[in-house]
Amino acid sequence: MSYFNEIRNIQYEGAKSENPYAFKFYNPSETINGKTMEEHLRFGVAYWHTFTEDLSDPFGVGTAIRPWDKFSGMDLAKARVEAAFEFFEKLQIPYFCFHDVDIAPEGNSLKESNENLDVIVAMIKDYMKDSKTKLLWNTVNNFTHPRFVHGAASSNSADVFAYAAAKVKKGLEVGKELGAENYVFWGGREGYETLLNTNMKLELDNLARFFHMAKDYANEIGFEAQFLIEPKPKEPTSHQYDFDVASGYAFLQNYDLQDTFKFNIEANHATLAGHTFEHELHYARIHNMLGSVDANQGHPLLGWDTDEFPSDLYATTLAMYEILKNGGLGKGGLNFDAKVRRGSFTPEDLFHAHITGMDSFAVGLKVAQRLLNDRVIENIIDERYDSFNSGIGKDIVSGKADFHQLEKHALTLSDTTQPSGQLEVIKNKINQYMLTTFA
Ligand code: XLS
Ligand code: NI
Ligand code: NI
Repeated sequence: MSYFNEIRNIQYEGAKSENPYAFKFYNPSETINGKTMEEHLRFGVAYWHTFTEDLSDPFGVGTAIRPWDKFSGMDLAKARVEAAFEFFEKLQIPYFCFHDVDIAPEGNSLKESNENLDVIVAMIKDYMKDSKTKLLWNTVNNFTHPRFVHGAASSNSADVFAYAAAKVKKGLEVGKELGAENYVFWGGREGYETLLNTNMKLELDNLARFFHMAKDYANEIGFEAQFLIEPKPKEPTSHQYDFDVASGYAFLQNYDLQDTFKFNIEANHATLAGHTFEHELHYARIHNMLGSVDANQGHPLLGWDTDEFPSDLYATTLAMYEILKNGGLGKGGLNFDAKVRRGSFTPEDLFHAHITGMDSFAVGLKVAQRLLNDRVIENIIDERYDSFNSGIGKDIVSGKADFHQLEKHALTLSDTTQPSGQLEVIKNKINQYMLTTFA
């Protein structure tokens, strides 16, 4: 059975193609600096946004028209698997990601939910045998059900903590069964609504205990996935504990989890935290903590997680610049944690959205690689910090200088000379590289 029978396999046709069902810039087999585009970009489809999402918002019901709408219960879950693998193949998608509740309906008990999961996981495993699409990561949804109203691993209720643990235990088993390369923890409600009723210290300690127990269990069953936490500053809570990469890193270090986890960085979460996407990638990169990416974008005029498909070429270029500087994403990938707009409700829109996201990151990759090859930004930065390569600067970075020596040096200075920061030069160069890469 076909769910998208009018749509043929999406191929690369080049920048001048008029075919809306073709890649203009993403050419999976094209080699860039020794790796194919497919290997560089490692695209993933987010199961929840593409196969489960109904496009409702707080003010309106769902609008999505989906070929699997006529089914319900387990039949619906099975239809989605069939549709998903057809979709992956048509788009040449190498990876996908899901939460437990995206793939199988929850039952009336934990046991029943797990049984439902077992049926669908077996079906997915079967489909994966004949597919080149692999599991980038899985996770569990410990935030939608009312039991998680006060959080999961940071809940005030020990029973809820246990329930959340049981779901993650199952999630780790599922990840192992399907060969997931990563396992993600997004702290859906791990934070607080108000400090006035919150024991923050206990909640943070418990969250860390939970992560240690999860890693112990993964080791016990031989599940070798890279663990990732996904910072987000707020929404749905008013304060999420893994606010951004810097505070998440401090948390990990404080609880001796820094070698267990890396970060899954989402563009829209970065902007919600008041950072640029590239800031979060950069902060993770310089600490060797960049694990994977939730590739989306926020709306500049809206202050919540709008999860739009990435189309801003400037943002994708600066993101790919960080990823290339990182030496790639390793086990991670670019997961489209992105949904079509509520007004884009047709099945065809799902294809257009992914084509747009894939083309946008392909452009970013090509421009960023050229910028790096020519050391456009590197040269300016090297020159800017040149004062630390000799004299007193060299003494500072080598740890030789102390306040006595620095004062002695300062007393000899009549004035300081500084080079320009050259921001406008850099921006002009980036624009030039963006346009000439495809001229
Ligand atoms: C929500 C998060 C979520 C995670 C997976 O804002 O981005 O989708 O990626 O739980
Ligand atoms: Ni995400
Ligand atoms: Ni998000």
